[in-house]
Amino acid sequence: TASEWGYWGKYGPKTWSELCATGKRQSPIDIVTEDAIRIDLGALKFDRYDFAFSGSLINNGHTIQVKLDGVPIHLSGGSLPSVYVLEQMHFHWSAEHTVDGVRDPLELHLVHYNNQYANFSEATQHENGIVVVAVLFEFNNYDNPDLMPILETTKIVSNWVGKNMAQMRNKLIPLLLLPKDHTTYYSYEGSLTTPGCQESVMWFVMTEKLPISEAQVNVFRHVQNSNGTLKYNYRPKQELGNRKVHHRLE
Ligand code: B30
Ligand code: ZN
Repeated sequence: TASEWGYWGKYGPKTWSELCATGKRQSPIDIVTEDAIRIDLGALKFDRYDFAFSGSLINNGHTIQVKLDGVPIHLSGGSLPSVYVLEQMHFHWSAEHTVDGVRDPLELHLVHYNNQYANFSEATQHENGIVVVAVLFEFNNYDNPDLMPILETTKIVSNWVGKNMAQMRNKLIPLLLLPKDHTTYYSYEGSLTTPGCQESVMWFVMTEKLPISEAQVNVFRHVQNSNGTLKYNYRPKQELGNRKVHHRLE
């Protein structure tokens, strides 16, 4: 977890080249909506996302990450080759994916691995091993009530000295962190956005955005790590190259 990389200065993304895969499918990217190929890839099926889970929330020094306890949650459909198991969710402030050049204040990543593989780590070694569902949050004048349990718990683990993990009891309903229209998305083949940047990820960026207030984003912006305040934690955009972005329409 504690490693020699960060988001600015002498450990910033420009210095990740020795830590990262360097192929032709790196993430994140700017999604150019006009260039997206509109096809029906099928709806994503979110199984058990509506249950209320317990779990643990961790400040690992580069993000706020949530791991759920109990029964596995499954993602399938959307022309996925197999069933994917939810491993963890975490946040980037500001967003990593931009849409037509616009960078939103927050992006949630729901990280899943292909259940053909033994675990997350093994799945990152395979090109269809990982699926990340990304949800963009845009500024609104009102607090988003669905983020409150996570934000209140984030405050408990914000200081690097002291607790870096806290339990959440029956408060985590993943479906509430997805837009109402959870079947319309942009999809492309990419990578993990942190070192080693393995090129194993099918990305699904939800088209509909969720609201967040400035005060709520500020809770994330006050998270600390061993170097001080983690003001932001997004990787800059990577080259699209030959890749195509698909846009799922019903
Ligand atoms: S992302 O969704 O592309 N941003 C990992 C998972 C999802 C993404 C990026 C990375 C991941 O699990 N990486 C390997 C493990 N990490 C773990 C961690 O939990 O905290 C390793 C690491 O440092 O290098 Cu710290
Ligand atoms: Zn992420």
